[in-house]
Amino acid sequence: ALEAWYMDDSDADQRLEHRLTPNAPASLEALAALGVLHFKFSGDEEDPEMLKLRDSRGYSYKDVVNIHPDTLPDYERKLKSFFEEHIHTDEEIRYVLEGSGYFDVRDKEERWIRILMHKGDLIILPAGIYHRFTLDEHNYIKACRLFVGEPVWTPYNRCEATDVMDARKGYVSHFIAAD
Ligand code: KMT
Ligand code: NI
Repeated sequence: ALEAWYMDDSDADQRLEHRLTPNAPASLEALAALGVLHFKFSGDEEDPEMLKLRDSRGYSYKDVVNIHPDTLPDYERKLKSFFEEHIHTDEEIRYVLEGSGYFDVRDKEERWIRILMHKGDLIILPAGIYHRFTLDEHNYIKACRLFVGEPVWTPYNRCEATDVMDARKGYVSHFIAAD
């Protein structure tokens, strides 16, 4: 089952769970209402069910990232940048092969929802959603990055200018303003 929860606002280590007390789970439905889609596969790179999803959504590009202090050049700086709240102009799709980590997404009330990702979890974040990523205390994740066509990974860190980007306005009109 999906493990996601609303976060506390303590500024302790980003790698900790940051659950509220008592824990406040976020459901798959709550995430879907924000445009965040979660799927569970085997964690095999060639899992036939995952390949079906890939093909049905037109994900023609794939690479593998390995995030660990010993394997990722410029590890500390990159981890910091993953954890800066940002948006992209396209979907962010990640499929976990090994290890674990957290994707945090903003809900409609600007609360953070933390999504625990393990082997086999695939997440699709829509273009324009404010989000961030961190490793957990195990300090290791290996994941596929998927994309439609030539990949664009540029993060736009949150500021007044990102609120008026087309990708953000499109996201808001679709998932925030609609209800
Ligand atoms: C990103 O764009 O935030 C990343 O690639 C983070 C690691 S993928 C699990
Ligand atoms: Ni991102």
